[in-house]
This record gives sequence, C-alpha cells and structure tokens, in this order.
Amino acid sequence: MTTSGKTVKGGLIGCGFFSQNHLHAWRQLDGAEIVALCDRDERRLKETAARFGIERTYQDAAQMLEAERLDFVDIATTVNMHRPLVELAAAARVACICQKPLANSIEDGQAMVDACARAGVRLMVHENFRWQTPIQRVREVLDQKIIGEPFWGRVSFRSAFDVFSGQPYLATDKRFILQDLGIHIIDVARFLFGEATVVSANSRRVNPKIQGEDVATLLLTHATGVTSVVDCSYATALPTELFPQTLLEIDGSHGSLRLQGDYQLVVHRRGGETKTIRCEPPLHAWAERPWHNIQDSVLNIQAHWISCLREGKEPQTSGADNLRTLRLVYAAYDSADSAQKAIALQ
Ligand code: NAD
Ligand code: 89Y
Repeated sequence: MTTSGKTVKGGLIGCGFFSQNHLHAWRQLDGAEIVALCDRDERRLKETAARFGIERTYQDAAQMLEAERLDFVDIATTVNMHRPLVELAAAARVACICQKPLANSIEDGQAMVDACARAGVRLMVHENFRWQTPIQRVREVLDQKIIGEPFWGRVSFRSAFDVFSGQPYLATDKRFILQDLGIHIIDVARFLFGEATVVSANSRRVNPKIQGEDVATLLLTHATGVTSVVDCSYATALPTELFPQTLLEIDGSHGSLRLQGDYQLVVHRRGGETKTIRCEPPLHAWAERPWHNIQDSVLNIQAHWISCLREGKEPQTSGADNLRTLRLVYAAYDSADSAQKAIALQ
C-alpha cells in the first residue's frame, strides 16, 4: 500500500519511558500525525495525552484499532506484548512499527513477520542505532571507498551509565545486555559489514545487583570477508563516560577509520592525508544530552518509515531483515552457553 502525498495517521501503543521520544519526533516530522494513544496504565496515558495534546485515548489496543482509521500503529511496549499487538494490528490490516527486541524468540518473530505478510501490511522494527548521525556518516565514508575494501572491524559500546533507573526491567530480566543493547550493536555490524555467517561469543555478569549478563564479546565472520568484533559492556567505568556512543574501528585495503569519543571520526588513507570529521548529532529542541544521539536516530528512522509508506518501499529494518539480527543475538547466547562454540547461521 502507498499513501503518496497525504499525511499518514498513526496510533501509538505504550506511553512509557522511551515512547516520549517517538512522540516528540512524530511532532517534529512533516507527513505523519499521531492521532490516538493507547496505554493500559491510565495515569501514563493521561499524562502523555496532555503533554502532546492528543485527545483520543484508549486503554485497550483492540478498541483503538476498531474505532480509529489508522495508516499505522507504533508499538512502544516492552517485548512481551510485541507479538500479540503486531498480530492484532495485522488482523486489522494496519501497518506496524515495533520496538526492539522484536520478539522473545525466533518463532514469535517469524509468526509476526508472517502475520504482516499475510495481511499485506508493512512491519518495521524500530532498530534506530544504524540511523545515528555518526553511523550514517561512516556508511558514507565506506561507500566512497576512501579506505578501500574493509577487512576488519570493531563495533564497541562500553559504559557504566545507570540505565536501570529509567528502565527498571533491565535489572530484573534474566537476559540483559545482548537482547537490550547488543542487538543494536550487532545490527550496526550488519549495516557496515554485511550479513554475518558465523558467530562465537562469551558473556558474564559483573554487577551483582542485576539478573542478566552485562558484558558480552562476539567474534563475527561476515559473508563479505570482513571479520568483526562486537563488544558491549554496562560494567565499564571510564574516566569519560561516553553513553550512548558506539565507537568504531574499521581497517580497509587503502586505509582505516576510527569513530572515537565525542563524535570524532578520523579517516586515514594509506600514504595520504588523515582527516578528522566532526559528526556530532543535532540536539533537537526536545532532546537532552547524553541521549541526543539516540533521540536524533528516532527522528531519522521515523522519517524513513514515512518515506517507505509513501513510496511503497520495504523499510531497511523490516521484520524479515530484523529476524537476521535476532538470530545473531540468540546464536550469541547459545555460543556463550557452550564455551564460545562457533555457530554458523544459515
Ligand atoms: P516502559 O515499561 O516504560 O513502557 C511500556 C509501556 O507500555 C507502559 O506504559 C505499559 O503500561 C504499556 N503497555 C504494556 N502493554 C500494553 C498493552 N498491551 N496495551 C497498551 N499499553 C501497554 O518501557 P520502555 O522503557 O519505554 O521500553 C519500551 C520498549 O522500547 C522496549 O522494548 C525497549 O527495549 C525499547 N527501547 C528502545 C530504545 C531504542 O533506542 N530503540 C531505547 C529504550 C527502550
Ligand atoms: O534499551 C536500550 C536501548 O535500546 O538503547 C539504550 C537503552 O535505553 C539502554 O541500554
């Protein structure tokens, strides 16, 4: 379905911590409008509706889908509700954006992708890290072949930022960093280096106050011939806290690049010049440091969704695409549980 030039109308489900960024971004973007809100929690629903001036509110998603004529729903609940809500939207033949992680298992994720395909509606996973300004800039440098063909890369996220106060479920879920944060970092590795065919991983918990793993290191082989290291930690106290920056090291046949702290991208060409490019993300009026990098990427992915709906295009991080990222996350858990056994992906 294409929506050509008209403003697309959306309903947002789940008015919690992160959805506030979605709503600010929707308000900033031309071409889309959130016309209805849904949350089971009446207080959150009312507060969010008042904050964004959205009058039509529902505590039940099925009622919202029945009462409203929507072009899409934006699902911003935590993972347990993703499958039932995507299936509900598909049954109503409404396109969906679903927050990450798409699902609690590959079976659930596949069922969601199949339900949307059967209904003929688009499904995009809100996988926003690849849409961060510095990551997009690095993609451009690679496309310009300034460093030649990449053969090795490192995608690294190391921090001790307190994410638990805003998202308390991260401390109590049995699995933590790989499915919450590593999923983004793995997607960035796919975005920069292509599909991964083999993964091995280890992980551990350092923080005794949480249930899941807070450190993970992965070794990936990509079909393009690149070898990459993906490493994430929420147990790493550094002299300068860089949350939520992803750092990159990429070596290519003609040079190298390094995305360093504070959004400094250093690009070196063998025997030639070394350039430092500043790629600080914009600080939107509603955004706040240090989250502005993530907040800007929310705006970028939502703009991508509008253009996909308008032009009838498949979003980059469609449900089907994101199943590949999810498979890598689960393969990394399996590898970490079996002494770093290398696991081949089909
Ligand atoms: P949250 O618990 O603060 O908010 C979820 C909201 O959904 C709650 O208000 C809850 O009442 C509501 N809800 C749950 N089930 C519902 C249902 N069936 N119908 C209506 N409302 C329902 O969670 P959060 O921290 O905002 O996280 C939401 C999602 O966003 C998670 O999947 C998380 O991983 C993701 N997230 C993504 C990013 C990113 O950068 N992409 C960052 C943070 C969080
Ligand atoms: O939930 C996570 C995400 O998606 O980005 C950062 C985060 O908020 C905490 O790890």
